[in-house]
Amino acid sequence: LEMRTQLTEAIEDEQFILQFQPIVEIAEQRVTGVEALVRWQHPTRGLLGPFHFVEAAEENGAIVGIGNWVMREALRQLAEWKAADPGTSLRYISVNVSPRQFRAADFVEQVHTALEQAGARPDWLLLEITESLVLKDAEKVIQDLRALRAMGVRIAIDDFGTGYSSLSYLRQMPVDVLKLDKSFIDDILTSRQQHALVDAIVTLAGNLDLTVVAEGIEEAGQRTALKTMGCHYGQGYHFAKPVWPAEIPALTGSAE
Ligand code: G
Ligand code: G
Ligand code: MN
Ligand code: NA
Repeated sequence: LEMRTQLTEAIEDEQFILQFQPIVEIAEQRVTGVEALVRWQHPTRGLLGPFHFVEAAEENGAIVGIGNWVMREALRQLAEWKAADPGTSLRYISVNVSPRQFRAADFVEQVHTALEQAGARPDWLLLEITESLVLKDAEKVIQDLRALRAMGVRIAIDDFGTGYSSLSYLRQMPVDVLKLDKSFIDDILTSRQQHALVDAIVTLAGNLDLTVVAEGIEEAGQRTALKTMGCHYGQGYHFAKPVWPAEIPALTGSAE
């Protein structure tokens, strides 16, 4: 079968599943959000990570249906966790949105419908977009980002620093969160230059009222260094790997 057909059938057959990786408030080590990460339970090839199908799905368009399913399922799951534990520290889910999915004419409507179906508040949802999305058709994209933020949905730039956007450019962008790419975090303990760069980004982001999430934290020392810089949120194997939904309640504490 053609890949596009396989992926479309996989949506219908409910072969996609989600893992979730905690996003942690660094000072308190409290889980305040989780990022949804899609996997494909392939009928013959077993469990496949995004590496095996997301790029193809982006090219053939199947990513639109997959991504909208991810958003609906992630919101449904968050609603379930919140209902089971009204005092949970979990405030939001973070969902990756591919450029093609974002550019679909009805994307803002899809978000609206997903929130409504799940009975979710707009601030339960953080949408992760890429720097490249914003650089093409900037006007249309910015208009839609404004519409989403007017609804109360928050926007993050994923893998920040790997693309071409500068901090001065970001000042004009309707976004709330920078997810600072792992490649910036990797060397903060070993390279004074890299440490200085991340320190400067965190300070500038703070002055622009942007929240920083440091990605790919693998060591306690990195966590401590980021905390000292004033970076409030982190994600990475040091805190938790992506896990199945049933494992999340044990990782999230109460809100107080
Ligand atoms: O944990 P991990 O191997 O899941 O993720 C690999 C890559 O796949 C990451 O870059 C991540 O952003 C991407 N990814 C994971 N889930 C989704 C999704 O639902 N939609 C899109 N577009 N990308 C995803
Ligand atoms: O591109 P995006 O940031 O959405 O990708 C998330 C990816 O990063 C997932 O594949 C996830 O499994 C991976 N990841 C998360 N934390 C760590 C980490 O601490 N180390 C490494 N190597 N990968 C991580
Ligand atoms: Mn991401
Ligand atoms: Na990232």
